[in-house]
Amino acid sequence: MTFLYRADPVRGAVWAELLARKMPDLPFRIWPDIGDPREVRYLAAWQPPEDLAARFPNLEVLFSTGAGTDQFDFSVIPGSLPVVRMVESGIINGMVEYATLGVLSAHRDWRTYSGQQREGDWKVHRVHPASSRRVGVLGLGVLGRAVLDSVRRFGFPCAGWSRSPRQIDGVECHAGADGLGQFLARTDILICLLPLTDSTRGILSKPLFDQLPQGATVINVGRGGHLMQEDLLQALDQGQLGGAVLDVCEPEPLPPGHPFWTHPKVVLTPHIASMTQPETAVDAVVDNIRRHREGLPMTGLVDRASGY
Ligand code: NDP
Ligand code: OXD
Repeated sequence: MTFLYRADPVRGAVWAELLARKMPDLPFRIWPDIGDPREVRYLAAWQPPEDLAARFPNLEVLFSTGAGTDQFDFSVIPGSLPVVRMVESGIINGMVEYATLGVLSAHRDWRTYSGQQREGDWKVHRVHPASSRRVGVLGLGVLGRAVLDSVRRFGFPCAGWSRSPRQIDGVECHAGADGLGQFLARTDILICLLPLTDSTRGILSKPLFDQLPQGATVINVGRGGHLMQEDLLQALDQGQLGGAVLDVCEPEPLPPGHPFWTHPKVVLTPHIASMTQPETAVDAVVDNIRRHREGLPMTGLVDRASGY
């Protein structure tokens, strides 16, 4: 019985050490050193191999090394194989830091002041109280809820949007297509933390931007596929949007010469909002293996029907 790891080998070496300590009865291998493929029961991968089913006939669980699974080609993954995404405190804390930074930077005009410094321009803009800046999060899952919990503490009025109705203390919750308009109309800083599925692809588009208050900021930390890039550029250039913070793009890396690299209203980062932390990720995986062995539901089990 083997645990196989197929992602960044440097981080894999840390996984090996941690797993040897926490689950010494489970041999650990790093791709491409797969050993006897019939022995592989657990695979952790950012992207599994295309011949997964034929190559590992006794695989019991496929773990994503990330929180998302949109990078998986589900057509080559047997329907009976449980797929588990990463739910671990390291990813959550990283996302909370990044999203809070994005909200505070937009709220306190950080991009404007950085530009002014380069120009030698000592110019004061009005400081607005947090209570007058409304934050909204698309996606009320593990990450969306953690981000709201953080930004709420600064006094920003907070709202969120999900597929099914949710209730969160201190957060105005909206759901489904019917709830989207009302949610957008009250959102000055919008954070996208949706999974990328057939229903959410391209959601950050002109019709959505037009429903936000003029001058709103969009922070996309979901996936590049959520964003219609031309619509964003137009909304920024026409003043419907005041700024955008983009951690994810399509494609990644963004090609040289793309307008996002130099747009004065865009802050761009290379998909680093959050990263799986081996120490806490291995704890999450060990816990899920134990759950799987005891017939208990695993944390982060992906529902193939909804796509996340
Ligand atoms: P979860 O699965 O826990 O939450 C997803 C949320 O999105 C749920 O609230 C769900 O609604 C909602 N949702 C899904 N589809 C729709 C829809 N069609 N309409 C409305 N709401 C919808 O995911 P996480 O919070 O763990 O992660 C979210 C995403 O963040 C990941 O899929 C990944 O793409 C991205 N990510 C980005 C990182 C980065 O570094 N930039 C790092 C980690 C993750 P409901 O509650 O009703 O199910
Ligand atoms: C993830 C990511 O999904 O890093 O974990 O984007």
